[in-house]
Amino acid sequence: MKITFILPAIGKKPGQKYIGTWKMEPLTIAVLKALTPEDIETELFDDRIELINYDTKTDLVAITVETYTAKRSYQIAEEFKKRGVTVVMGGYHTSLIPEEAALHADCIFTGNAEKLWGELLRDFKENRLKKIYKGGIAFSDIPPDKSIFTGKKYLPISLVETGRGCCHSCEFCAISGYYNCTYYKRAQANIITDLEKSPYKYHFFVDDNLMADTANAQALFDKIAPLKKKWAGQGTLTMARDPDLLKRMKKSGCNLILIGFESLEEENLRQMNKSWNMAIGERNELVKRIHDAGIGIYATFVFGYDGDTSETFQKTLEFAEKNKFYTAAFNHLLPFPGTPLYRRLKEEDRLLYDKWWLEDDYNYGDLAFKPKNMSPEQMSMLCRLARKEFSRLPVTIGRGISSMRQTSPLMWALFWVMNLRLGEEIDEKINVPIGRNLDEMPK
Ligand code: B12
Ligand code: SF4
Repeated sequence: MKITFILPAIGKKPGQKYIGTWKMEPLTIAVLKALTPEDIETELFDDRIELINYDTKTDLVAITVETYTAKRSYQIAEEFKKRGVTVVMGGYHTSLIPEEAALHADCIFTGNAEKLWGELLRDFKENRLKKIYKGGIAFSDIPPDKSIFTGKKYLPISLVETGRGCCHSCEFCAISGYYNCTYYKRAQANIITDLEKSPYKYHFFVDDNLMADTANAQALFDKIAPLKKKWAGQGTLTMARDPDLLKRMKKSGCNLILIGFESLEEENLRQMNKSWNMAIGERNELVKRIHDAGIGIYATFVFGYDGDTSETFQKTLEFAEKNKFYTAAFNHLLPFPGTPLYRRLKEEDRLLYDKWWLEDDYNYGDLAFKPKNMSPEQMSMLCRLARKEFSRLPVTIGRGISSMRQTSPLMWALFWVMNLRLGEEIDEKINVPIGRNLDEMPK
């Protein structure tokens, strides 16, 4: 028996190969591969970096589906189904909106794969595949099997999980719905094994909130320190209230931390249910403490809440430039299905499309709802201008000089690689037609 795993791309412009920062190894596939019995042959097509061979001889196609990749996943499924191959879909989008995915797959899998993937494969072999498997939340002691990446040219950085979910419930977040506003920690011995097995020096901890359980994080940092690895992850600004935690993070190899500032407006933070992130009067001090600890900050901001006006963009840019962040993202709000944000905007009759992710004319960078104080087009343009402004050469040089003090020599070199291409990369991403690969010629 053979399984073909597929990681779909969000879409591609004509002649475009792939988007640089999105070229990370897909940990999801390595986890699925590890859970697959050894006597089953496997292959992977990563639609972001290679063409899919729809005529490959295979028995089962397994697609991991995110909202941005849903439309593309359905097209890929169609091609394989035409050839008589059974298709199973799993992942965030499938779990958040199973009734839609079920229209396009022979079988759908919701939740984590660890508990029921083996059962699904047995059922398939015995010709009694069910229409739906509900995996719930689960971990396994089996380490991800990255041998399936052999020959693929990913960035030289290894993705590692330390837990799943998050204790908070930000209105726009797909993770909080998927994991029911709860954080699940992974056994630390397994995390250490992953790091020890990794051939790379640099690691990205994929948890959406590494600080969801501070005591657990602290204990983990102490265990990681002797491995002499380097890592980046996603934390919170409020973690900087604990200087000892910052020291341990740095000692364990942390070079860069992504912080979702989201908004500088109190009204917005309240509306998104993220008041705990406000840090009124101490924001600059907390940023300084993180920098002083030798950790760079990847700052992310989201625009589209009701308190946003064109002045908000200016204020945010000034804040980002003044604090000389290692890098930053200025994203527009996007209503992911299954989130409280989606439900609220629908009730307020502000969605531009019921399902933006399936719309023919929806491109990356477009808004999918009506903001309160400006047009969707104006907000999309202001986000793009903010990114461009932040990546202007004089601003980048200023940030680069500061980053030299904040982080290690290697991360400083990476700063230039990342930031000098930032403007170009924004252009590559903007207007990618969601769900369309304009170069693909299915055989
Ligand atoms: C690493 C990461 C990236 C990396 C690499 C992406 C990749 N596909 O490998 C980069 C930086 C490139 C990236 C980019 C983006 N990302 Co991202 N990313 C993540 C992150 C942090 C980790 C993914 C991961 O490896 N998880 C660990 C694996 C093991 O867990 P898993 O994927 O959930 O898989 C388990 C189950 O879901 C299930 N499962 C999943 N697929 C399948 C398939 C089958 C057949 C079965 C049986 C089971 C199954 O079993 C697995 C094991 O239990 C997640 C958040 C998170 N913590 O998961 C966001 C996340 C997936 N990203 C998200 C988004 C929005 C994006 C961007 C659109 C951001 C942007 N605005 O540009 C882009 C889109 C790029 C693209 N898809 O082409 C959202 C998706 C939300 C949604 N509703 O779809 C997430 C959930 C973040 C969030 N908090 O909302 N991302
Ligand atoms: S803190 Fe981050 S991961 Fe947690 S619910 Fe909010 S946005 Fe989602």
